[in-house]
Amino acid sequence: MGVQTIGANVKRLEDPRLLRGEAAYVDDIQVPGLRHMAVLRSPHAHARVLSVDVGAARALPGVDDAFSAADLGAQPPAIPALFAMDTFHPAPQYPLATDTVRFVGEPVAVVVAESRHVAEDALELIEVEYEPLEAVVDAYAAIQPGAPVLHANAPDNVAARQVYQTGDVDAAFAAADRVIRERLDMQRYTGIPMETRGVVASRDAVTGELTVWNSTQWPHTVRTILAGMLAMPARAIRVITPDIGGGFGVKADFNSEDFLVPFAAVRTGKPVKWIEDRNEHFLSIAHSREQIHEVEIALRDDGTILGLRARHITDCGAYQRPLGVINASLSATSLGGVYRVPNYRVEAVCASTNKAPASPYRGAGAPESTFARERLLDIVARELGIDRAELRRRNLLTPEELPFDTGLASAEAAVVLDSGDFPAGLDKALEMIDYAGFPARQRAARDEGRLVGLGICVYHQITGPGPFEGGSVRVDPTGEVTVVSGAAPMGQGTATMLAQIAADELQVPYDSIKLVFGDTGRLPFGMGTYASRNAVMAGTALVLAARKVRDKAEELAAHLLEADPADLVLEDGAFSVKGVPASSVSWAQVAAAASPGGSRPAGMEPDLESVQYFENLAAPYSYGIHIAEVEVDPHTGYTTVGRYVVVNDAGTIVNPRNAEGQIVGGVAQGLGGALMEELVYGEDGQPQSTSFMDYLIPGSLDVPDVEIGHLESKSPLNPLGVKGMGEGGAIGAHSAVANAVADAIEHLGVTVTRTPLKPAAVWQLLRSAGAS
Ligand code: SMO
Repeated sequence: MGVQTIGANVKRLEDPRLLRGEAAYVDDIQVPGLRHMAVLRSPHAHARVLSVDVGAARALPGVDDAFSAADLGAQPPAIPALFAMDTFHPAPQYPLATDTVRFVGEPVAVVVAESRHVAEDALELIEVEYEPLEAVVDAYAAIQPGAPVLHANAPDNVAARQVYQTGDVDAAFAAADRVIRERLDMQRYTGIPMETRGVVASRDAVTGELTVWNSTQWPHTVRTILAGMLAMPARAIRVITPDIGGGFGVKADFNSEDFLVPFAAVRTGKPVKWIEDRNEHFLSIAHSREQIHEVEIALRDDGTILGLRARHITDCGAYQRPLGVINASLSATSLGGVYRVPNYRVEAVCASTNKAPASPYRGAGAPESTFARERLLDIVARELGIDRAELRRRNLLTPEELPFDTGLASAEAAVVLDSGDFPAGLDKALEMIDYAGFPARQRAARDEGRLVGLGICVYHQITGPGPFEGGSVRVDPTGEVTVVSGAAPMGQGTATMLAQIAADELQVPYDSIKLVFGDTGRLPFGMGTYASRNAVMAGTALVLAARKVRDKAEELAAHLLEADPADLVLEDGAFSVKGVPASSVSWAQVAAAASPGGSRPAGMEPDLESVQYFENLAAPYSYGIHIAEVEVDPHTGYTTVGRYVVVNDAGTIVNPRNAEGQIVGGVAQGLGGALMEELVYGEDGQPQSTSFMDYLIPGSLDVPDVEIGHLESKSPLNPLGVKGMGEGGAIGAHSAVANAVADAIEHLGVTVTRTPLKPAAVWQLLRSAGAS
């Protein structure tokens, strides 16, 4: 093969448009006669809805329509759940509350008007009679007897439950030298994309086709759900994702507005737009991460892990939307990490509370279980008097043990660790941070009254799950290559990455390829962008399609050159006879011959395009080692992150610059989770983090330079050898930073068992130890 761009640091194709302000986000979509929607939301965490009167709102000049659940039909359509558990009591959200509201921010009614201002004014004219009910806000409290009940079908507020197990965990605990237990809590936080959610919908009066522009990570799934809820055939709905300004998983959901805007467009016969404001974002975007882990570990005295036994209580909020149980399932099946854990039982409990519904955010369950395990391992190391790196090394699976079937299966896939060298990754990271020299650094700092700590985290994650992704490759008679992918990228450089993959297969310049994403009108089936799947799934679909096109082109070229296909080489965008470079045909010439009416071998069908679907249920596992060094101010509890090292293994790296950008961005979000970000609710269920005044995210000054090393253990599960890498940074960083803070202060006699480690929380710990 000639030129290879996979692995090269080529420039991002996306950037010129983005940097020049030429991107088109959903708010940039212009449709003549556009109307604007505003949403009336519940001010109560839990209340009966006795009546909703939209009459006065409808009468306001400039208002086209106002409606509530009563207008959605006798049997309003519910937002469907796509995954379940062994025990599952559906708690579906209706696009507008019917007889009860269960979280502050739940949509109750909408207005469609000539402008957003008029629509918002009209909201104030809607009269709703509520009868407040007692709210339950804490997941642990929610599942105790006597707690207020959210849904009649689950009087214990357990919406879903499943036990994931392998081996004989009780026997392992009975035989253990040591058993260590801890309760470890992760807070509610979420992805904060720069671009909030937004939807525009327009129905063509002539054809009846409904076009929906949605800032979503999975346009095909939005189409499928909409078709069901609107009772329209899927072929009559076209969902398009324009440029997306960040998604992070929170745009792989289906919220009320995803239905309400298209519904309003159909109902009014006018195009309708709704753009989420930041306050709405904090109230009702998919919240995530909030889990209580009651974990127990059985060990030999030498630190060998014999078993893990745990209960993970996931705070799922008030309803189960499409991915409501995924975080719980993924966390319950990933607590063991890439360690040898022969006996395992984790009970996943999905608790309903009067808070916004939960759904995945970057890492989807893995940050949670990683925190529970990696924090616990540090606590174990301290109690057993074993160095924490050595404890990990003793229990990490070795390359000889791979592929390793854990015997577990999440709602997404069987948990089989396909490839890697975990001990080598750990050693490389330890070397990069100079772990051997750290005790001296820490001693020297303590001698000066400074609190410094180092934290290690070994994370792993399912990436690129199936069942499939689609892609097409076509070559036009002009020679231009167009790629259509089922991916719906949101700023991570996917166009560049996929162009590199197609360029290598077709031997054309990567920047000559035209890419089309996120349009159900251009590709009949697709899954979208989430779960670090673009390279694995969309990339492989393109490899399959490009190879089909290349094979056909080669046959055609042989026909045109009157040569044997076996004697042809493809180089510099042209097929030529080996050793006779003058005898060649370009992609354009081949594509022209492929066109209807062109010169083709007898029986060959016209056109040069292939649509392929990569179907695969076996998902590769990425992993990495994060090590942070921090300093905690003993007077304020404020943490500064100093050095930060990541060794990551995502198999083949397609574009190193993109890969590093993904890691650094993820580290920023994980650091935010460890130290700052929290969606706080009062005991009455009132959200207290509803603007950037109350929800702190890291700025550039908070994020250290990230020193990155790669391992490239190729995955055997796809032809590129790739594993996903979009989420790993966020998974590893939360725990590495939390462990580093713990290391800085635990010698004082405290134990870190929860995040975020905001200054006030750390200061309380220091104070409880008499150190501040
Ligand atoms: S949390 Mo993600 O977009 O699977």
